[in-house]
Amino acid sequence: MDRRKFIGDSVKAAASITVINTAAANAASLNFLAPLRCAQIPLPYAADALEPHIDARTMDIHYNRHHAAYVKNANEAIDTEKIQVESYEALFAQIGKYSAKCRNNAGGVWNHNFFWKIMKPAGGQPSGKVAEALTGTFGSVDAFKEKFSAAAMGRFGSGWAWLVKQNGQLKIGSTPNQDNPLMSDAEIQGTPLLAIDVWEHAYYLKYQNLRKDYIAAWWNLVNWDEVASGL
Ligand code: MN3
Repeated sequence: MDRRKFIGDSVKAAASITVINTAAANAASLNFLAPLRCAQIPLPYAADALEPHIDARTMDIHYNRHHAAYVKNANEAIDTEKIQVESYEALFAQIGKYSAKCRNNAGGVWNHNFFWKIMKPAGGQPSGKVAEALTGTFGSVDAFKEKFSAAAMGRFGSGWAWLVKQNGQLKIGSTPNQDNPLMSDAEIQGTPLLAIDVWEHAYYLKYQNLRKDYIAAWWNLVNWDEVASGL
């Protein structure tokens, strides 16, 4: 390459980098395509509002220590790895590109934000379109609960059970650790509609090793209106 062409190309390259950087700065200042910053949603109810099914001390430690730590560590990973994605969905869609620290903690942030929303005091029974959808797919609401509970019981060690919508179909499955169905390589794929956290930290203070009792009590807390909003 002759010297004049090289200098010309270098100047053009530098100019285009300047344009890109200016565009990125403008986008960031408009909060448009700004890199993902993980955060906890505010707890939608008081820490003792899910008593007696989930006790206040468990909620306090779960939200203020476990969930808060996922946020801190996820943001650290995003900074260290210079990850430039604008949403959790974009991050999870290519999760295999990132570190275990990023995967586990960003998953932990998203999963818990979802979990707090999917519960409420005195959840009651599903009705309307949720009841119809569950009955249509699983035979009855009780049959759905049985299958979902079995997925939650069957997850060995720490993880989650999920109800998802996958290509218009309802499916039940589970994931290890803080994986979720939005992750490109998860064991179950789809849009999450309902989830239960079966890590011991979610129930051990009150239920000790009795995961089955925790799951049975948890059904009293499902926010079915929130489930319906995802259908
Ligand atoms: Mn948890």
